[in-house]
Amino acid sequence: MNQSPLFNRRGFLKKSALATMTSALGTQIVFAKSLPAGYLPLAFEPLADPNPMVSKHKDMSVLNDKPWNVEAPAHLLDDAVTPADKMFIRNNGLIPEKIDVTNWKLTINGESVKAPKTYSLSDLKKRFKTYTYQLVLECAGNGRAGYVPQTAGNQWTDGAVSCAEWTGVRLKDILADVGLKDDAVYIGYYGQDLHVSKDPTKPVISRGVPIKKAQEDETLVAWAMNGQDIPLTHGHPLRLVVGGWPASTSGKWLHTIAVRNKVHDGAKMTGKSYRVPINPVQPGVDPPEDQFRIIEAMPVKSLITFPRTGATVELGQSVPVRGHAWVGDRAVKTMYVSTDFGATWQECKLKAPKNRLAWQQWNIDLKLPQKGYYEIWARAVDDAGVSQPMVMPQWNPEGYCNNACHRIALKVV
Ligand SMILES: Nc1nc2c(c(=O)[nH]1)N[C@H]1C(S)=C(S)[C@@H](COP(=O)(O)O)O[C@H]1N2
Ligand SMILES: [Mo]
Repeated sequence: MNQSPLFNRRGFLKKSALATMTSALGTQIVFAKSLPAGYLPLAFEPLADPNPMVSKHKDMSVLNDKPWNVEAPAHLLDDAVTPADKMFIRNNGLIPEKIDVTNWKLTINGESVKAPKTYSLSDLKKRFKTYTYQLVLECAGNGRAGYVPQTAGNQWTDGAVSCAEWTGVRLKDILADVGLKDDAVYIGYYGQDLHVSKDPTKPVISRGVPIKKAQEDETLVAWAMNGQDIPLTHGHPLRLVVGGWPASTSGKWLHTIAVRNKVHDGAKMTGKSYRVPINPVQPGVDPPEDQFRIIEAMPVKSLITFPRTGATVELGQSVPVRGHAWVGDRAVKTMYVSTDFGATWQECKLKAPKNRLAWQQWNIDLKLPQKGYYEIWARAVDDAGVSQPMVMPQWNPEGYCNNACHRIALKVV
């Protein structure tokens, strides 16, 4: 006969199970006697995959838990280098439960390699030079919640962006070691995560970048983040990291990279995924698939990380305001803020990036003339002269690349 460790023969929680749960919760389950037969307290429901929230800051906001999609409110992103507990999570499938680090392999294959080659983690660490870069990873859907009419997908506000410090080897060094054919045009990654249905035949996500971007100095195959092993949620033990492009190109739980002789056609590379209309469309209009193009470098953008929206300041005090600015493959040249809804702009101090493709810190001390409600709007301009728009940029059916100015509200009392 099957003996449940949790339920007695009538299906009610055993006293021993209840005692364990009480100590795990650190408080008693007040109406435990009234829990119907066969019911577990929600806090102990088995989750679909490892719960990543145990290692996240308590103010992170969960948009979805199957799969996990979690973003940071803007004020949590105040650090120059994003700590793991404040880093957004964007999963398309389930976090792998078993990672065999000792036997983990990276295989490079595809039509355009001379011959496939496989490396262990220690091969990678021993055979190639190690580099560390701070790299911006922004989900292409960051800001989607700002589009009108609303588009399908996770309603990210501003916090699906991070800039951590990644350590690994250059993908271009690995590719040179493998040997490529002349017809190589694209790479595509494969990771170990499972589809939410747990059906291993269903692909989750397999995206990539043109060979030129893959061979940039900053494109890494990384095993460390912020000086430690990459956290499980963010791709342990190996991850492709492609700064400045949709973060969907930075494959987590990486085990294979295919070098392709055509545009990679893995899951979420085709159809309308991570694509925008070639020609501007009227909001709400969804053109046919052949009129879309793949998103490459992300547009210029900035965040106000201090003060947090809703802050109150006293009349006469100067208000220190700061944040970050970044742009796909380029650098931010000038940073402005406005306190009068964009009528006039003041130039901020702006730091150079730590390295190419890192975000840049900006700050300014503001004086606000009288008591009342204000908004601070932040606007970055890149080194090609391209500015963030003050209002909603070109609407698109999948809701990508919203780089409208970030706004916060302040009260002077
Ligand atoms: N294997 C795998 N890699 C992945 C994903 C995924 O679901 N599976 N999501 C991608 C997307 S859409 C984004 S935005 C980033 C999110 O990275 P993060 O969760 O480490 O912040 O990972 C990318 N890499
Ligand atoms: Mo994403």
